[in-house]
Amino acid sequence: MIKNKKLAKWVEETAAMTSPDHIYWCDGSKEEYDRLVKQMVDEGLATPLNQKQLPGCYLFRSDPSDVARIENRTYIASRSPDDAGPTNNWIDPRELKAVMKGLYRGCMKGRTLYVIPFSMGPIGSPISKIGVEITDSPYVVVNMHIMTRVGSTVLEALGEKGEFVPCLHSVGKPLEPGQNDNGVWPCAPIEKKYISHFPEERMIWSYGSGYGGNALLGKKCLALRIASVIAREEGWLAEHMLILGITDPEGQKKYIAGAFPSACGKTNLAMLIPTIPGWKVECVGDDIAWMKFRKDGRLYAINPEAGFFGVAPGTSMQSNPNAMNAICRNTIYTNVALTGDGDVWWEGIGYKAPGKLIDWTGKEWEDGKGAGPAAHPNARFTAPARQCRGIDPAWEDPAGVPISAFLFGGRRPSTIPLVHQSYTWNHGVFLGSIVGSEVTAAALDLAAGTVRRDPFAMLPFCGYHMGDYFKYWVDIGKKAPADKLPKIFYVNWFRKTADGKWLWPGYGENSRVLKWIFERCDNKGTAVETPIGYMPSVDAIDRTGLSGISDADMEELLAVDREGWLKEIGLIKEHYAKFGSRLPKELYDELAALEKRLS
Ligand code: TSX
Ligand code: MN
Repeated sequence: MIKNKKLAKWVEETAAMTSPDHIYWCDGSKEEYDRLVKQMVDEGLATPLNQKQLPGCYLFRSDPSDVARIENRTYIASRSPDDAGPTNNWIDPRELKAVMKGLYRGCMKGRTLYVIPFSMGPIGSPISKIGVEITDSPYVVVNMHIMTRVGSTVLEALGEKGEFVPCLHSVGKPLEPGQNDNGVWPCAPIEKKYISHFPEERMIWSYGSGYGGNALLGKKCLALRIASVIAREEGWLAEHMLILGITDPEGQKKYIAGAFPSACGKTNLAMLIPTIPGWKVECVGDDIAWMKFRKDGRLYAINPEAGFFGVAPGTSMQSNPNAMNAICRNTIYTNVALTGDGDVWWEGIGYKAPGKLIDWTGKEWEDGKGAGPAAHPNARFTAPARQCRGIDPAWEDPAGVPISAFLFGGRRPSTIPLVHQSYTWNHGVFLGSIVGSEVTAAALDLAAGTVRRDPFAMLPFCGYHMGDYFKYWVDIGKKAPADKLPKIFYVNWFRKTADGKWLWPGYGENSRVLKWIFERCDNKGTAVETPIGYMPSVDAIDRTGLSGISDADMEELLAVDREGWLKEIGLIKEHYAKFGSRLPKELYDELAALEKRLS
């Protein structure tokens, strides 16, 4: 019997609305996982991969209309539109509920309603939160098994009166009696897809998509959009950040958290293998950080997730050997290509396609002959974090790890130097607020060469007004003495020469930049005061053993491009104007101070 009355009632009411054939409470066991995978294999929804090379690995192919998060179908349904702000899709909660209840009515006919009690963060940690996802997708259940802590122990932790975030999900494809999915990924057409957040009720309703962040509701929906709202109310931080531990040759260790927009290699950085001898980097998390102040005045972070839901294309032994190792067992692959011998392949895996493949749409594919890529560009792996060789020993510590530095970064071929450090907390908040990446030709909505701003890499993930979010970051700086707060840095691995060549080797060589950051956290490491912040002198970045980077290259990487920055200031003003009167005065002050230092 279920002890939590609120949960029992919600499941009962949801079942009455959605009319499933069965109700099943997930226990989180391996037996349950294996049984659901087998069921999906039998139904033709999953393909077992070569169990000799890839034990416990399975391939799923989604519907071509259901391959990524869909921001234009993602809603923040707060009472007032001003609480969602100009960068979220606002919708009236009553109107939205009426529409979605219409969609949910009978939507689980012919299916099983799965109840997934899950914990974001180690069960029992004072920073963790409990959610319960109701879904009609066994694919969601097995992914949640990997990405969160699922099952009976969560129900025990919840107890009779415990709080949880209700997360309702349906693929939106009821079955007729006797009908089954017939091997076709179930979902609803795009105009019926909704990813809805009710921040005031702390509730999530998702309909019509079975993919990623639209369906695994613990991740972007709970751990970022809803948690960002809760965090502001409760005085902590829910951020779109990786967490890594870095140890120097003397054995001193620090933890760093970093926010980067998509396609900047956040997972690669989280799992980085340093090239400088004696240094070690370990991974706590690659996507989300929940952080709370402790009595010592420092911020402690946990990774609320238990797995990696990573983009496969581009992942290789060169870009991320730790990930490549972690994903060769007990891994769910979605929308990658299949080789003749039951192996996986994707663009950027580091070697040529071994003969004919089956592409992500299920069709035969041959290098040079296919119209499109073999793997979908947003193809994913879902892998348990504990399988990562470089996982940090403290990654599940319920107390969290103390954060010494925040990194912000983006893809900026010009203007932004390899690394600079903020003068103050508010100057660092300013740096977070101007995060952005240059748009490549692939994105059709903006001209190539323009910067797409993604402040704190939170634009699609903040559950409230982004101007208020900036203000909250300013306020966080008043909660502890400056010497206890993390120091704030802006990094840019993506500088190019005038003729379009990469200036910085990136990847493991980024450890040279992390070393300077590490030293700065101890107020060591030479730093020059420049108009944009503290910067390393050319020889303050350790280049021993690094060939091919000349003094002139370093000068270029570490120059203050006054002209470029003056242009940047114009762009920042345009960016800030979007937030109107809710943009905190402190950030306008930082902008004015920067402008003054540059002139
Ligand atoms: O992840 C990346 N990082 C961070 C690694 C810890 N990428 C890949 C981005 C797409 C996800 C990078 N790409 C990085 C980087 O630091 N730097 C670059 C750009 C670059 C690409 C190739 C080379 C050098 C720089 N060199 C050669 O290909 C030989
Ligand atoms: Mn992310």
